[in-house]
Amino acid sequence: FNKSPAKFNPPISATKPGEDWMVVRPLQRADYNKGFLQLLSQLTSTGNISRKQFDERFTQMKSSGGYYVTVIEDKRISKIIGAATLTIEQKFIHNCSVRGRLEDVVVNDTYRGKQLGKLIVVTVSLLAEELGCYKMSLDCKDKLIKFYESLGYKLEPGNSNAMNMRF
Ligand code: 16G
Repeated sequence: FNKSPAKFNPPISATKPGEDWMVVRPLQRADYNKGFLQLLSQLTSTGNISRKQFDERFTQMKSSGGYYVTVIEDKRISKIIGAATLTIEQKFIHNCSVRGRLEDVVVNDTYRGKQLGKLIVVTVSLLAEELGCYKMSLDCKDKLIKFYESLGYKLEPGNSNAMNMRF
């Protein structure tokens, strides 16, 4: 993850996130009690997830592979303050390549100005590259287009309109 620290000013990376009270790491089971789901609820509806449901989903994600749920913890208060997920899709195209998807990016809004969004997105994007993804994709709200563009994501007009069918 030290590949492009120059993108940050001052330079920060997953191993040196800029503050010694902060750590960037994979999601752990104990994060259920560190506010992980409360953080996700700043992004969208999470419902009321029990410890058992959380554990089962965690186990499923680990055993199926291809889920890299990444978090930032404030170690001073044992709270999860940022999260982003990389999911990997197996493909036949591009010589049996894999595609990455950036999902569920959220940063606690009381930690503004610390470049945490940038830190977690760059970390997960580098992970996608390291894992051999031929591309990394995301859906976002209009107001976040500029943010993702600043980190190297591009709109591909005519080629990648996001469409949904809600159930
Ligand atoms: C955003 C998220 C997506 C998340 C969705 C939830 C990023 C880059 N995009 O599109 O990952 O799943 O919001 O919204 O974080 P929904 O509840 O309307 O599906």
